Amino acid sequence: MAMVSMLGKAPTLGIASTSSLTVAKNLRCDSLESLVLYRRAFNCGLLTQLFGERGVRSRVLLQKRKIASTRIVSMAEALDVCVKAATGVPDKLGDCPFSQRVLLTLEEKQVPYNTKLIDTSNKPDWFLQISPEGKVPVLKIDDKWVPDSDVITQILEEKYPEPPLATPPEKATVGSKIFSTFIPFLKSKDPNDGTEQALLNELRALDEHLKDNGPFINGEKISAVDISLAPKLYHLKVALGHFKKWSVPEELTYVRDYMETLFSRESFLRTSAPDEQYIIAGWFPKVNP
Ligand SMILES: N[C@@H](CCC(=O)N[C@@H](CS)C(=O)NCC(=O)O)C(=O)O
Repeated sequence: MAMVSMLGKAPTLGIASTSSLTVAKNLRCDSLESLVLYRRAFNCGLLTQLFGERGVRSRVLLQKRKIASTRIVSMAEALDVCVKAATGVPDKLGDCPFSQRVLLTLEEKQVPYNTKLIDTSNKPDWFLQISPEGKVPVLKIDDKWVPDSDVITQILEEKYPEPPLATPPEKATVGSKIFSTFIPFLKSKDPNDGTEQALLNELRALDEHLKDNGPFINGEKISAVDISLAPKLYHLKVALGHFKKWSVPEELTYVRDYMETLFSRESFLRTSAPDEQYIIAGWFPKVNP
């Protein structure tokens, strides 16, 4: 643990000094705190310098196992979070992008949590008591149930400031119209009603932004705006691919790379619906009313 504390205090992790290299080499992933520090060293490229790509891969595998065991150990302090269950499959994680946004935030901040899957077509009474509007996600924090992903992620940022995920205000609305333009296009039966064009305009604007600022919306590190957008872009990819055989145009290379980066991130894989069919099933009644 002494090594871990030293790494935490190293002022210039991005520029690997001899002492910080020694510290990272000896770093053990044996507590939630050390995992956060390990992740920080990983993110700034220090571990790749030390161990090479293959070495890092095996260390990340080790890290995942440690995270899993840490979760079991710290179950008592885990936060309860209600999220949507899959349509027709109440014991599987479902397709709610707002629920995934909260889970992604918890994952990125490495806050332990227990998910409670809610069948939104058959809401239990206890759930309606804690969420009078009947919506997920709802997170229990300081003995109070808090609804709405905007409010929840804000509280998580304040309570768990590491790693910081806040997006600067001037970038916080990038991509914010993608979901609201995707839905009319998905539902549209008229190829000339302008809904595809409206979505393309938003995707092009995102592509331009990523070209100048990427790989994430705020640069090198993932932030709240990416975490909010990632599940929505996943819905876009899966639902438009299925119902319209449509995909993001190849010339929007920055958006396509961005989506791949987000969807292959460990936190995303842990928190997305385990089967694309659950996302398709969620959209089916809206596409075929
Ligand atoms: N603004 C809310 C939206 C939450 C929301 O719309 N959740 C949907 C699932 S994706 C829901 O709970 N629907 C159930 C219902 O309305 O009965 C947030 O950001 O958390």
